[in-house]
Amino acid sequence: MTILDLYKKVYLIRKAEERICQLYPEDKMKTPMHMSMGGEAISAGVCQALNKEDQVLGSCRSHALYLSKTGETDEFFAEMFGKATGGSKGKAGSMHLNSPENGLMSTLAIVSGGISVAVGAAFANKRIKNNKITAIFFGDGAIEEGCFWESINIACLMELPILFICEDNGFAKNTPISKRHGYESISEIASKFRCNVFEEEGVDAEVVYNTTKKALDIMKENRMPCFLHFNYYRYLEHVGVNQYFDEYRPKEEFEEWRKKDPVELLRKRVSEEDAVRIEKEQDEQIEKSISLAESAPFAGKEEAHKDIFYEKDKL
Ligand SMILES: Cc1ncc(C[n+]2csc(CCOP(=O)(O)OP(=O)(O)O)c2C)c(N)n1
Repeated sequence: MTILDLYKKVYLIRKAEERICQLYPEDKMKTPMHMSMGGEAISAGVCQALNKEDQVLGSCRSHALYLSKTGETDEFFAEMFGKATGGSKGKAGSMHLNSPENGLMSTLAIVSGGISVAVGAAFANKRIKNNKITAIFFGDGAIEEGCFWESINIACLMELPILFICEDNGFAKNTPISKRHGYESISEIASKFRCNVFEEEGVDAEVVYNTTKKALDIMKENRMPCFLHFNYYRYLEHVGVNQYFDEYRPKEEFEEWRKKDPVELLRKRVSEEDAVRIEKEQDEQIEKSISLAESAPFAGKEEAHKDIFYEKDKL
């Protein structure tokens, strides 16, 4: 049932991140943390609408995407703790997550870096006619990169099966959008391309799910890419596990958004019995994964030069 699946996803993400916030000060997780908190509904809703074999790629802020697409936490926490059992054997950390068996191709720390890769994947899918959709998630800051414009242009020109998902929290680090964009509306600009454009608030996972389903239906008919623009509020600082307020991010603004918290919104729509059962299952899964990760070994030195591209002779 979709609402239960959605609640399970948003709860898992929130709880996993709350545990990261508690554990991070112990300094055992040696990776920068770009927290998804506040934006859970976007990944949860989009991934619920996709098939398992559809592909997703994301930005440095992709805990929510990973957990939504995979539902697994063993490799996730192992990667946070830098352990050999992590998805990248502990060598990549929080910003570079992957789980190809679940369709998560990669998350990338370079702002907009995944967008052209996703277009390449969509091109391949179209050529081999496998009906897979590729969804690329990026922040509003990625739209300032040339890579975004080149990518959306070629995707529209070639009519590729791709969803561009803009997770717009109004900030790139601490700079607000009004100090960065020489135009008023991201969706309006995107609508000048030959693609299907949707804009919604990204706090209600059911709304995000329904919007994505609609986008996929239209895409099936007209075979054009989709651009989905979702607004949300980042609860924590740009990088790190603490809250951050300043003149551009006043606490009152956070408190307004907090009234439509993605987890609380959905909890009101499921029965108490279902909510308690889901929360217990997810809590147990998370605690098991954390203890497995803490007791797992680090990768040996022989792993240092594996899984990377390099010119052997130059080392
Ligand atoms: C090409 C590039 N330039 C600068 C950075 C440094 N940087 C990391 S995150 C970030 C802001 C990204 O903002 P946005 O795309 O809106 O995503 P958000 O962090 O808000 O999720 C910047 C400038 C980078 N990683 N890559």
